[in-house]
Amino acid sequence: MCSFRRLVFTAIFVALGSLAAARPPNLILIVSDDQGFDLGAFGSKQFVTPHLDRMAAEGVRATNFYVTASVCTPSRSGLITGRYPQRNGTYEMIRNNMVNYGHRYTKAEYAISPEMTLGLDVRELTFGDVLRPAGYRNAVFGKWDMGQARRFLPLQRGFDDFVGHGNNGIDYYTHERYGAPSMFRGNSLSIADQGTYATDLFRREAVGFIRAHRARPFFLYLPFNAPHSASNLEKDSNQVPAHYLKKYYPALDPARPATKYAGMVTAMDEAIGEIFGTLRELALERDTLVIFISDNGRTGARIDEVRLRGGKASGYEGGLRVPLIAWWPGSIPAGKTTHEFLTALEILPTLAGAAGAKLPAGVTYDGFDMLPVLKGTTGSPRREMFWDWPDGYQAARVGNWKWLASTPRGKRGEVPAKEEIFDLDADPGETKNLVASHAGKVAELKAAFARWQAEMDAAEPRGPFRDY
Ligand SMILES: [Ca+2]
Repeated sequence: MCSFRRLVFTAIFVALGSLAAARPPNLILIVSDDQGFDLGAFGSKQFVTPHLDRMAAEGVRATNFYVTASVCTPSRSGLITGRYPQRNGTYEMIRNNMVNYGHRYTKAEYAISPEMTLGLDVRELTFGDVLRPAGYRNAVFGKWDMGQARRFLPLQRGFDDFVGHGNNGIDYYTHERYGAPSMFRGNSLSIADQGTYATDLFRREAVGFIRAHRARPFFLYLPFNAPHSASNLEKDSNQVPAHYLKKYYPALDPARPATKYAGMVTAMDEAIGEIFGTLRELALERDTLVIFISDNGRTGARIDEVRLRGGKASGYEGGLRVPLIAWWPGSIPAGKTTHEFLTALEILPTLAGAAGAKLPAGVTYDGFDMLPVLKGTTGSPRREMFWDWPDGYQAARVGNWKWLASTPRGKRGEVPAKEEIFDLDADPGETKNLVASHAGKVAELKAAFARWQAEMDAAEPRGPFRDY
């Protein structure tokens, strides 16, 4: 080959190489519902989760990762906006609570009920809004949970495609919530997929989306409603196709609700496996960052060793601390574990950082790009984190210390809070309350909480609950 042609070929290869390097990655954020640490990759012996386990073996696990609340809606509002729920104003559940007392809403009542009229403040920007200007095609398949009036639905909140429910939970087969049709396709309720198990529906939509948009950067937000129990009027509302129960037989009685719960975890894991299979088939592995978290701690099912105290809805570590797995072959190391202090507030800046998207000016974000931490090149700059769930607890973590003031549900202001402080380094299971011997530490963390609370109170009133 003459030197001129060699030069041209070299130039072309260099150009192609820099094009490949310049391509922003696809982003996939998978969220499970109420799973906590119920997966093999974080030490469970009984849950069958081979695909999440493989994801961890090929990526990084984070063991000190926290969500912004131990219940669904405020945990997700923090995730989606990158801002404390107390700053974005969605810091409580959006629920029609009368179902708890056996009330069945009529169609007319339901239309003007909280679940139909409340949602994430429309002035808030979602991670879809942030990524779109960087050229991303954005989709949500699953549990949006940020309201179901049209103005709150994903297509008005930075997303191009949506199949899922805007409320907190549904029946896995009828897709109804306590009898009210709840599955949207785009902006419209749809019964076209009624009868399809919800996990299978979201799996089908996610795989179709990846195939359709393989040639461009995309953001797939995949918040499964699994393994959250179904929101119907049956007493045992864990729903799963029977063949998933066989994976647990004969070790577990298939009639037990806990076994069905485990089957729901495995059904979701299989769906996640198909996502990874599709990425491999399309040779997108090195161009795709996948992050997996649970939205809050585990629910009541108990088939395995409990390693952390408390679960969903509690202020203990078992409610607030959840698994994170990050996977991006060639960019994130394989088979590593980080014990750095990280939270869901980091997710939006991390997605934006990977995409090369600018964070909007004039918006206060509460987290940072954690990709260097996941890569192992730096430590986490996070020193503190705060939680305030009106129905249960106030809490602060500063360094390795955690302060917690809990009240029985619905009793804040009526009964004194139970005050505790723990040294999480020495006592991750929160078994030794050190309030009596560490008065100075208690005062220090309460002062930090008060400073944070004052900052939240001074923020612009937003959301369905702030006093605007
Ligand atoms: Ca949840």
